[in-house]
Amino acid sequence: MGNEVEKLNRKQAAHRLTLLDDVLIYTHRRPDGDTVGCAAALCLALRSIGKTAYIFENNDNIDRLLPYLDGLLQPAGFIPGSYVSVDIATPRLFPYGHEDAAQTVDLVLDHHPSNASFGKAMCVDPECAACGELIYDILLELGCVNKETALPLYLAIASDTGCFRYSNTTAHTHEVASKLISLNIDFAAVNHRMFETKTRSRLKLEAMLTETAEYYDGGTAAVAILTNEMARKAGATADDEDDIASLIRSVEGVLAAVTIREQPDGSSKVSVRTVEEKDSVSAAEVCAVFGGGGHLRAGGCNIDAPPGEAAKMVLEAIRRVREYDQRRYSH
Ligand SMILES: [Mn+2]
Repeated sequence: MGNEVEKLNRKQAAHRLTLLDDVLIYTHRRPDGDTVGCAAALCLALRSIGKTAYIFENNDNIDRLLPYLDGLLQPAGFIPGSYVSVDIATPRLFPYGHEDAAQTVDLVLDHHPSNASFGKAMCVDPECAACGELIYDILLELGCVNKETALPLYLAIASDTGCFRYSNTTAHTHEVASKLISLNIDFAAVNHRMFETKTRSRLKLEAMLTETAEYYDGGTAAVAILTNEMARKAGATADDEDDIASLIRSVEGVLAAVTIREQPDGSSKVSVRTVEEKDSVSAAEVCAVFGGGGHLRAGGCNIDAPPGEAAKMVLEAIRRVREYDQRRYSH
């Protein structure tokens, strides 16, 4: 199926959008600011050029992001004529229960290096720090970058770059942000909401993880396990757990941080975060050992084992990837 997908550049993707109507836009499961910001900007842009467009009501849209989806979610009875996905790397990341929708998507817009190549046509640029950067370029082609679309685009770009701090941030990222800010958007409010606000449940969760985290390999690897019981005690929602994986990465000396979320069936959802230092490892490579993927500094995978066991497996994988890297670079 992979080779039949038509590859489009930005200009062609923009043109393709003008041929679609009654568009339903898909965001990835457990939506983040990038996928939601991209969907909102694209939806508003399509409407501004006379199209009917809505965003699929992802059943786990997190509260923090809901304001950006106001008036954009698909109403009951809407019959889509075409489909676009934003920031979705593989069919498995479509909203729960809608994995099959991937094959019917008319246009896939994404920036993940691990994009699985699906749908009818795709425009994927792994050079973009956020899918929002790609959407910005496409909306520029369509003449749809304005104050309305600039805010969700800023949300997208700020989200995936950790507010312009991660190493994926490029000069282009800043150029795009500069253009967006020049449209007089309230970017400070976006940043406060996304980076400086936490619920009390979140704070409680962080305290529990801080208390139970364990350190290995001279303190260069850390494991935090979040059980169903802990989440229940903290009263934590999915929103409260968002990006909890970066918590133990902030500990001094830690190069690889593993956060394991126990699943309702007792299996493990693993998030790996690594830091920008020599002797660090690729999070994507570690997760690939278990059939997962991601980026250099953030990756994820599922392991069909209880958290304690999964922790041992991932620590072993980190050691193996590290050894392999050291051998590779010393020759
Ligand atoms: Mn993204």
